[in-house]
Amino acid sequence: MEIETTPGMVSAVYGKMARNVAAYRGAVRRPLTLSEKILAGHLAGEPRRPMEGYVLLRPDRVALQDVTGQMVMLQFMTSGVGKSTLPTTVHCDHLIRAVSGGGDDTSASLRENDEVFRFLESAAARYGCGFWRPGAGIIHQVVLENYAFPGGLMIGTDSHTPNAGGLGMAAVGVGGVDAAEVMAGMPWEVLCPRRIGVRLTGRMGGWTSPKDVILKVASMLGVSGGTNAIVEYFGPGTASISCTGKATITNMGAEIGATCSVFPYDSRMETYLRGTGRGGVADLAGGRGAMLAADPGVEGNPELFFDRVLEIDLSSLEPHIVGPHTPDLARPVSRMAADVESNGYVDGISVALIGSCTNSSYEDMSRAADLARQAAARGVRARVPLLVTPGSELIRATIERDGQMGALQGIGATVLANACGPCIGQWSRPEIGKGRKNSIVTSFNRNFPGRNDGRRDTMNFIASPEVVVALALGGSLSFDPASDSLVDSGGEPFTLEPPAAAPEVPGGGFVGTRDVYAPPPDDPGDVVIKPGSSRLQRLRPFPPWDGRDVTGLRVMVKARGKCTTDHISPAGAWLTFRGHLENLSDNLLLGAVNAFGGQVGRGRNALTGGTAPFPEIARGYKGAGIRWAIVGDYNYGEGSSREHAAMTPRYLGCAAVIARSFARIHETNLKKQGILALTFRDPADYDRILEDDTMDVAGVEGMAPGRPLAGILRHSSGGSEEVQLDHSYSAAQIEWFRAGSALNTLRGGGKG
Ligand code: MIC
Ligand code: SF4
Repeated sequence: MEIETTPGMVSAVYGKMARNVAAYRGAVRRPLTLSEKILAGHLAGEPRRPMEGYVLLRPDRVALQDVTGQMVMLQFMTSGVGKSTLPTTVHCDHLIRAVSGGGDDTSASLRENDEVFRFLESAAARYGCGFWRPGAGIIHQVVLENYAFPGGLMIGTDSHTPNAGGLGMAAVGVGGVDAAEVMAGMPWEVLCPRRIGVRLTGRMGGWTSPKDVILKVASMLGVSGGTNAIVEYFGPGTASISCTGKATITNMGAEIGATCSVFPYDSRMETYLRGTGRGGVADLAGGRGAMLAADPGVEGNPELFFDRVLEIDLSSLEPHIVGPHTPDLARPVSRMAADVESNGYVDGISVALIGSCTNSSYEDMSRAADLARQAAARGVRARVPLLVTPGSELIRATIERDGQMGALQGIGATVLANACGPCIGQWSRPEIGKGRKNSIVTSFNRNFPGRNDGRRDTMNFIASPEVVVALALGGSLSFDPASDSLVDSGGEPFTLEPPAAAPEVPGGGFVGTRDVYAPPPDDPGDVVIKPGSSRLQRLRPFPPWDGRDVTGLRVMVKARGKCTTDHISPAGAWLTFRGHLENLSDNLLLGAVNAFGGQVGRGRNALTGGTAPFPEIARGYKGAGIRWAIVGDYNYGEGSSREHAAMTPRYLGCAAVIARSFARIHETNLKKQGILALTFRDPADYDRILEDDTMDVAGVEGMAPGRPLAGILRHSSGGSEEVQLDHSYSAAQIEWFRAGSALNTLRGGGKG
């Protein structure tokens, strides 16, 4: 099968899309938004009525990365299907550490992860997928540079898959089993998203950059404000943003929980497509301009077509900085000094980091380099370590040739591997003592506690690459580059000029890359799993439901406050075990704050009466045949797509997760792995759950879409009370629960 996004393939997609959109417009009789066109254009069935509830879609592509991709392949292996039925690529990026810098880190990681990369390469070959080697770059950059196309639909096992929305693609982060199912030929099911429209007017200037658009949106909507919604940008301001700038914005739609974000097709996308050697796709998209944007009637009356409309005037948008610990805690850079003072943040910056899948475009690096050159001309270097993560080898090689890298190195920057590294806890910083409070600034997308370096005492703030470089020059969070001055080597004060507008693609073209990609061979061998491996373990099916109501559950943890997938299944060193469920389960909930007693990662073991780490308690319960539950707060499971955060609790005997609300991908992952994902009808009932409670979930036998269940809490004092529990299961999803997991239904009824 053709892995590339060829003009022939795009033309076929557009043909179907045009027919479907016409039929759908006939069915709903009103103008359509772009996101509706893309979804209707990819419906598995006929577009005869308005899309609502769960819809079945046919994506055009699948993208997998190395740490979630292992489970995808392990699950796909059990499906019995010989080859992926649609273009699929695997990208090795997350497993590469940031210790000493670029090439050395990549070689070290090749040695350390040899068996995992061999497994992935052999599985990619065996199942007909393209394989991007370690060093090629981060999944989302490589996809944007090679595969994304306007109007397409893609799923990827990574929550920042929506990065491809910068090229007008609806690209959605999903759990691994969704990907395995779609690769096996099943349609992809998603809750038909709400529509949020963001109207952009004006044009950015000065220190403001695309990053500030999404930081602003995050501050307006909050970390769960985009849940089950597509964010669609429209209005005259959209064309003032480069394609890669748009990708920064859609990438971080993940931070507000959005299903994905899209921009209409425009000349900036055309420039990028042509600049990356895809003129044929640009020609096709250009011929379909009307289909690749909202209908004309939408822009004049957006309130009629979107559930919510936000307005942002780019001309008056200030540069922002968000954090610590959550991406929606925003303020303009000009107010940061006051915030540092009133919150007692550590003002001195310990390290500044730019790049990652979010912000390492040619434009980003050029603007960052502009500041570096200004500083160097005055004999000034960065006052704190500055680390640069290029998003791909294409970018790395090009900025090396064109001098941006040299300019950054000239003020002291270290260039890391083209990989996730410090963004996902693969960052070694022995110089920072354990427990030392410190502040870092990054141009990444996530800043959950413990995220970058595994330390909860690191406070991480996020801003655009240009602001991060300016802060590195100033050395402190309270430095405002627009008004504060630096001192040059002659002792003279000077202020930085805002970075000049930069080209979105290099005038001299991108530098070609070599040896980074392996297409699937004609005669693949077997999938290689090293015997006795501690990193890869074949999966055994989870047992089917026993047909009875779920009774006597122990409440193992009541998570308080933010409980992201990084809290449930931490990354960093644990990435080692992403292909080995048994070993990975030892990290279960280690980052969760227990509402009972406030400890992190620990709770009371009902069997012993003592406190212990959650994995130990869960293993004890499992051994004793006791099923247990997790109680969660708002937006439980925010963040990553990693289905491990659902598989490890399932493996250790968790029967239900009951939360005040869920993040979309995690809720689906729980359902898919056979755990009951339930929400309190009244969020205040969260407070009724006590530490020594046992709990029954009544109504499971007769579970049906839309019919609530009841939670019977039995308090150790003898009393009991009932709380109403809601769920969002469709009839088909209830079958996943009955079979023990979605994979069991794929295989046929839990027989493995
Ligand atoms: C992330 O940014 O959190 C990750 C690491 O890319 C994850 C994927 C994973 O946990 O493997 C994501 O965003 O889905
Ligand atoms: Fe990698 Fe970070 Fe991007 Fe996730 S957010 S894909 S860890 S660079």
